[in-house]
Amino acid sequence: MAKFTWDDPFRLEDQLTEEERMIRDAAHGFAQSELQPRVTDAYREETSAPELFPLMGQAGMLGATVPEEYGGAGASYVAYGLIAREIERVDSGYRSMASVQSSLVMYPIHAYGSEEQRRKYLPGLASGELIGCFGLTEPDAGSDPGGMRTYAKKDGSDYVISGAKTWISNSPFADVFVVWAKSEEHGDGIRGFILEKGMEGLSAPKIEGKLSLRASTTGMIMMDEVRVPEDALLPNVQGLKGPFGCLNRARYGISWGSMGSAEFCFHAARQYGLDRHQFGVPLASKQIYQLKLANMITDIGMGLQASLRVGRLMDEGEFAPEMISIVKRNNVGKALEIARHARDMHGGNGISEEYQVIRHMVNLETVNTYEGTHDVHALILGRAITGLAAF
Ligand code: TGC
Ligand code: FAD
Repeated sequence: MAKFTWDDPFRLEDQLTEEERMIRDAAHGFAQSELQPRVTDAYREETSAPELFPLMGQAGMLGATVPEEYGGAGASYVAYGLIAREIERVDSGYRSMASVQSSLVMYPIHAYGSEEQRRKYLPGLASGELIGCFGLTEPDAGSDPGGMRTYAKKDGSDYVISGAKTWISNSPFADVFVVWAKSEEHGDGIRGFILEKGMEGLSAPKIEGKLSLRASTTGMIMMDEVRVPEDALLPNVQGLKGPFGCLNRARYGISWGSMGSAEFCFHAARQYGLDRHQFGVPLASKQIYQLKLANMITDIGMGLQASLRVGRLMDEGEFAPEMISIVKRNNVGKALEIARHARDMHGGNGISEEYQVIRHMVNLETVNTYEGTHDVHALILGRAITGLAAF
């Protein structure tokens, strides 16, 4: 009979390739040595940290699935998920910074861009010398991005783009803006454009006062007749399937990332229960405490297995977006529950920044909302199950 290990219940380790284990170990080392020492202060002070991008780039954390000829690692989607898990074990905001760059900026430039666009942007984005952001959400178009108002008009050979995007990760310090707009020239179809910092009419004010995801900087993108040349258009995609194709990758990464956050909370609650004595015995000796730990190990074990399965199917080109809705929705929802329980199991210490569980808990409220809310993913699944769209 095999031995059971509480921190790897289904032996995920055995299911990874040698290369995936190496990438995971590198990500773990980077996250623990570079990110963990900063995070408590960064979260408290709501610090903007663009200097983390070159560090992430050097450590191979950006664009893992992008081919090596463009500066990526040409690694598997499973490896990409493992990176997200290790970074989010420290903080969801740091994972956000990296996953926007990899899935929402590098992916569309690679998948939908011209060869010139790939050569121009991808190496700098992979090394972290360039920082990217992704503008889909607008003040009046969140869950329904098809309702966007940002508009691109053709003027000679240029496009002139006007509109406002909001809740955009990385935008205040971004160099490269992948922005989605309705294009007059394409029958009001949705097209992607690459804008650059410093363009006339382009600004990206920071959104102040977030009480969640404070280590990640979020802003708006304001476009007042921003004139871009023809070659700013992403030529190889039209329609909402463009941004959704990017979201598939980012949502999948979040399914792993949220499990990293959940694992942190689970491990912390276990250790706290072993160390803390009440009524003359460790808290971990109590049945209610053990029940909560048993629920945590179950949800984490199953969540990781499901993400691994979806990742393998992505690597084989055999995934369906609904599979990603299941793992994004389930894993983030379960991670949020786990973080809330871990917070409670730490008693009063659970609300202190020192113990970190409340930071994970509050971050996961954002993760539950962005990239398609928990309920929107239920409706995507409801449509797949019934054939009836209830959006
Ligand atoms: P619908 O009619 O369903 O689809 C329109 C077109 O898109 C295609 N499509 C997809 N293609 C690829 N992957 C997917 N997952 C796709 N889902 C749909 C579809 O086939 C169709 O193509 P075509 O060729 O027929 O035109 O569109 P709808 O308008 O009814 O959409 C409904 C709904 C709710 C599914 C969708 O709007 C949705 O997912 N809403 C959620 C919005 C969202 O997730 N926003 C995320 C913004 S970015 C972000 O949050 C980044 S945070 C990052 C961080 O900091 O980590
Ligand atoms: P709404 O769509 O207004 O939803 C409000 C509530 O109504 C939710 O509970 C939702 O589930 C529910 N609801 C909506 N529609 C329905 C329906 N049809 N039926 C039943 N219930 C419904 N966006 C980007 O483009 N790029 C980014 O980089 C980015 N980063 C973000 C970072 C942070 C910190 C945050 C908070 C958000 C970010 N977003 C980003 C935006 C994010 O994707 C949206 O907030 C999200 O899609 C939800 O949209 P909304 O906030 O407009 O909420």
